[in-house]
Amino acid sequence: MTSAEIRELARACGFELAGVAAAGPVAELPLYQDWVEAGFAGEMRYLTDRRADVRGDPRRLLPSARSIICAGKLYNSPHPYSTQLDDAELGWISRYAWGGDYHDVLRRGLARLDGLMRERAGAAYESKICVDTAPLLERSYARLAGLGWIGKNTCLIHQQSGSWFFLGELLVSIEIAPDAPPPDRCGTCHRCIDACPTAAIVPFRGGHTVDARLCISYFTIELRGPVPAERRAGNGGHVFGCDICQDVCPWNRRAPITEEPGFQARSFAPPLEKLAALTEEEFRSLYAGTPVSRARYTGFLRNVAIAMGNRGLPRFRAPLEKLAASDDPVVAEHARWALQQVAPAVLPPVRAEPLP
Ligand code: B12
Ligand code: SF4
Ligand code: SF4
Repeated sequence: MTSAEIRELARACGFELAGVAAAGPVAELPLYQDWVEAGFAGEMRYLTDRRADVRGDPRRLLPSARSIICAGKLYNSPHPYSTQLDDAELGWISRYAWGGDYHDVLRRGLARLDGLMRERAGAAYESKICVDTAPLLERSYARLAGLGWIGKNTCLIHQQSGSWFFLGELLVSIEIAPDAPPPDRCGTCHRCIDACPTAAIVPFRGGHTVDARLCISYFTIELRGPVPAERRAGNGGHVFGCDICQDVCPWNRRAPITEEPGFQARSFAPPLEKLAALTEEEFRSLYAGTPVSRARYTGFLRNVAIAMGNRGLPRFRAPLEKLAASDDPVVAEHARWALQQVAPAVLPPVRAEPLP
């Protein structure tokens, strides 16, 4: 089987991008190890515990693996970018989380691809599906498989498709001639670095990386417990994830829109007051089956409180006072912090009594 044949099968399974990489260690593995050692992973233990070593070689995930089929699936939708929206009443949920959970969608697509490949291969082989959560350096393999270059914002960028796509992999025990990585097309551009509100894109080993401990995406999705007080202002109006370093990327100016029904936007830039008033049941029914559920109810309310504090509208006082009375100590503390940022409600002017 050739990678061109696999690309054709992958397209039939809903993947706009596909390619093949060899299933061995990648030359830039030390970059990952240095990144972890520098502390850039913050509290994401799944990146630093024993699973960190598994990342060294995909054969630790499937010992018989010879090739990795890397697949990319677009998720862009026809709504404005966060950088085009300036409404203090609204919270920002990042583009990738507007529709259904991509893990399920990609997994189903890769299982179909596996089935089609088995029919074509005519002989038995072993395989393993990975989507996001497996200890695999997804961007490195996808680059080697020709799906794009790694931009200064660290996202994988495809010349025609931009960077609004997810990655998934099929590890297979058959040898397939690998594709070649494309050239880096960032050139002298540094828009993402300039636009990042928290200066999270930092120079690293002659290139750039994201220090997760400064990244809004990390604070709003991955970090459990309190957000350090000195970092809260940087979150702006973001309540789940961040798109800024991709919004400003010139390669996303004409990014294609997904045709996947599962990724159609269910909720887009919701009013913060509505989010602050959600009960746990309402949160569950609104975000069940979407990536937002990863934040969990209390983590989400914590993010909403920070966003309200940063937006600073006096009408947020009442909903924040309710959150400040929450049983959850983290939500309550973030709401108290937010109340200190919100301008006091405008009082009616006091009429001076005439002096006797
Ligand atoms: C941890 C993680 C995060 C962390 C850390 C981000 C980061 N930059 O590492 C946080 C929570 C901040 C995050 C945020 C986001 N994430 Co994330 N995340 C991951 C995860 C689980 C691991 C990434 C990792 O290993 N990071 C450690 C660093 C060291 O790895 P790295 O940057 O990839 O660097 C390696 C290579 O890229 C390579 N490399 C780096 N620079 C260079 C340069 C050259 C020249 C070469 C040759 C190689 C090279 O070397 C490194 C070692 O292999 C992956 C899934 C996975 N299993 O890989 C998804 C993943 C990277 N995330 C993804 C997405 C969509 C996002 C967000 C857009 C979500 C959002 N809107 O909020 C943001 C984007 C923020 C950003 N600018 O990166 C997608 C990216 C798709 C794409 N087109 O690139 C992935 C692949 C998930 C998926 N399966 O689709 N994420
Ligand atoms: S996701 Fe946001 S905070 Fe993180 S690096 Fe990109 S612009 Fe900066
Ligand atoms: S904004 Fe510029 S530097 Fe950043 S990833 Fe895009 S092309 Fe590269």
